Amino acid sequence: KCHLPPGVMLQLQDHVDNSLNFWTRPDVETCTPWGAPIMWDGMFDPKVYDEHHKKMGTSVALTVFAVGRYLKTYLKDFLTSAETYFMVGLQVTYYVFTDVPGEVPSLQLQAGRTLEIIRVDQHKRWQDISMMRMRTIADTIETRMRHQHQYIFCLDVDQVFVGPFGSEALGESVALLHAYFYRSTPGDYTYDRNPNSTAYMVTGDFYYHAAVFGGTWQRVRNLTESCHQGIMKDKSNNVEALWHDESHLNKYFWLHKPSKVLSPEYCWAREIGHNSDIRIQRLLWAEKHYSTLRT
Ligand code: 2GW
Ligand code: MN
Repeated sequence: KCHLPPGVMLQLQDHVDNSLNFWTRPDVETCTPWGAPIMWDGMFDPKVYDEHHKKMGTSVALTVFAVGRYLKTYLKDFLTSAETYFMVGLQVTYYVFTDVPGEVPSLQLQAGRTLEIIRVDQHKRWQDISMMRMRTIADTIETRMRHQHQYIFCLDVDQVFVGPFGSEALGESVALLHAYFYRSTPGDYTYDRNPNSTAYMVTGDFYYHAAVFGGTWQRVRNLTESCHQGIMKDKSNNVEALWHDESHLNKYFWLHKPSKVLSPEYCWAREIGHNSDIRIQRLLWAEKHYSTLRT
């Protein structure tokens, strides 16, 4: 269902998005108020997207951080499942950022897919491990990724692919609806409400989940650089946004609207239970082991 305000047109950045059918899912919102598509199962034919991107020779970088105990706990299942479901048939390079390169599992990758390991420091505070990803991604786009890939996708490692996560997810600037909030209203969103933080916001469009974001390298570089600057400004003022990098990401997407939004089918949480509008699960939150991991 796509009800645009009068005068607003659909903003389809890529001609392949003209094949989207916004009316196959009357049960959910299929476009944003600024005309970006919200990708729900049934709206697209994955083959049309794959053909387009194969013809274009699209190459995708997938960044993932596995620092400290997260390496042994999550990385192998993340990568193995990505080989089965993430952009199958396209050129994909995994960029694994870790403090212990020697312990990255060796995997047999599909044709056209490669893996690069980049060493990073392990920060003492987990909040810093999470937030420093913004800076590291921005730097690596500048030094390496922009020469090889049109698109960059940045994912949390504590998740597992369980269904196709295909090239329909590619776009200029891509954000993901948080599974816990996609049916809520702005008053319930957990934005940063501290006026002293650069991530402060009163209202917004949606609550986006920082576990998945992406876009062209230009747009992702701009996003990660902006978020990093906000994080550093906050540090100099001795404040930290409520949900760390995720708060900054929400502020960024409020000021710079994404050109494509992914439904929570692209990152579902089993513990929410059955919601009839979730017709397919593509990526799932892995089980959390907070007591052992957040110490
Ligand atoms: C993070 C929290 C507590 C203890 C450890 C870590 C940790 C995170 C770590 O020891 N090693 C590590 O590599 N990380 C990376 O940071 C890893 O890629 C992980 O997926 C990511 C974010 O941490 P995570 O997944 O534990 O946080 P969530 O699932 O609660 O994530 C949301 O909120 C975060 C900010 O608090 C981020 O914005 C994240 O993108 C959101 O999904
Ligand atoms: Mn996570």
